[in-house]
Amino acid sequence: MATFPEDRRNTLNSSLIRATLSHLIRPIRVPAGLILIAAIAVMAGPVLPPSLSGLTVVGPYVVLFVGAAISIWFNRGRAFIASASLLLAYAGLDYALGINVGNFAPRAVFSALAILVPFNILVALAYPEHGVSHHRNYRWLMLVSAEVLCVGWIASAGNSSLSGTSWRDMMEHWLITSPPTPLAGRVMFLVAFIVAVWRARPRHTLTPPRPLDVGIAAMLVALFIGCEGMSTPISTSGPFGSYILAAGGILLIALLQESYRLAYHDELTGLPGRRALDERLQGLGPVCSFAMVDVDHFKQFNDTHGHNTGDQVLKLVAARLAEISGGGTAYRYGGEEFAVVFPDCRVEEALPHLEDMRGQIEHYKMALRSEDRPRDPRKGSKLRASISPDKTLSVTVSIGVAGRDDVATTPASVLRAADEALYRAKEAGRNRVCR
Ligand code: GH3
Ligand code: MG
Ligand code: MG
Repeated sequence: MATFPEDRRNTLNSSLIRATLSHLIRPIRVPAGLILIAAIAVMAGPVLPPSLSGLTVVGPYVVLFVGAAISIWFNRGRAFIASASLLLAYAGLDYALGINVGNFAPRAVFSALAILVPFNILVALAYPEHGVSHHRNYRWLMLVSAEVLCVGWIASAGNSSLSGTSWRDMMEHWLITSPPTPLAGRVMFLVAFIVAVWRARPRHTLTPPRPLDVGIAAMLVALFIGCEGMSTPISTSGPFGSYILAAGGILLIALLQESYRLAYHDELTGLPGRRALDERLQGLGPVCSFAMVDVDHFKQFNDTHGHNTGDQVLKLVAARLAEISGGGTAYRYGGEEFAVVFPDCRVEEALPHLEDMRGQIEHYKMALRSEDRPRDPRKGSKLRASISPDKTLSVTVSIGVAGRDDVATTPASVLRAADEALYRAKEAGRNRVCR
């Protein structure tokens, strides 16, 4: 393992802390902003023009319907269950308010909403993401049909020959009575939120959490605040409607961010992909450097250790590249090739950082997950320090670098020049940096 002087290690640590903090704060900015807007709208409610107050009644239908439709289009199962459950529950509450005989039916539907919507989200989070069109989804249809029938039966207590009046007393039970959120609902929200945050946790300090995972956790928060703010008697306008609108908006924006991520990020390594690189190259100034990084003899590595091990090695190499110093940004160019862009940096300035990176990859002993690699990265570094080299694998990379100033002006020609330099590095025996 390469050794660093103390001040260099401190710089690396502080940049890692900054990157981790930014990855934690960045994804929650939009949801937090929407919840804040909802809170301001609630406070400003009495002074808002009457035409705008209708927005909190119709708005949730629009955002939740669009959210459910986009979830189907993008085949996102969890987002569909979250938006469709809330849409159904909101429509049910609106219906109960329309046929209101006393306040019982709306209260019963509201209690059901506050318990069953987080419950459905919890069930969706418990299973891996299967997409919307999955052959086992008839189970969801059965579950939701059972929920609708059950709530309809309870809510019509005393008004239909099918349901007796006993539910009227049962609804006063401390576990399910509302408003605000019934105790069973609070517990359900808490458990669903914990699981959602767990699902949204970053897999690597340098890979930000997925926007849709964060969106589902944030949507639960908005919905919970809305349920806690439910008025007596029950009403969908006012605070509840505003926060439902925020919850739907959070989910909708998360879906759009997720589609952006899928288009611009490479799924295997978590690095930005080729499309992101192409756009970055168009926006670079006259002074910049560009490096092509290629794993040496990777075909042979795959043939010896298998494709899955090859994939893990690509992830580990990508994680090292993502940490490159000198202001460089790493991209997955395709296959076992990566690109590093140094904006405002001449080749002479970029070279030491690339050389440093090459050395780090060469000396990085990879203990792989299928064998003895622990999931905790801290244990991982301890283990790497203690295991003997014959239990681990390592690879080398060849790097070709070119500067915009000393070769040509167009991004395509810098790319070609870096590729030619990479070819020279391979020809000269690999595991080196050439310009
Ligand atoms: P060189 O040192 O000349 O670069 O040799 P090489 O074997 O790395 O070169 P070559 O381009 O012939 O082989 C690249 C190999 O990378 C071929 C393919 O099996 C492997 N590869 C490309 N993409 C992936 C991937 O996503 N996962 C895995 N496991 N292997 C990949
Ligand atoms: Mg190659
Ligand atoms: Mg290669």
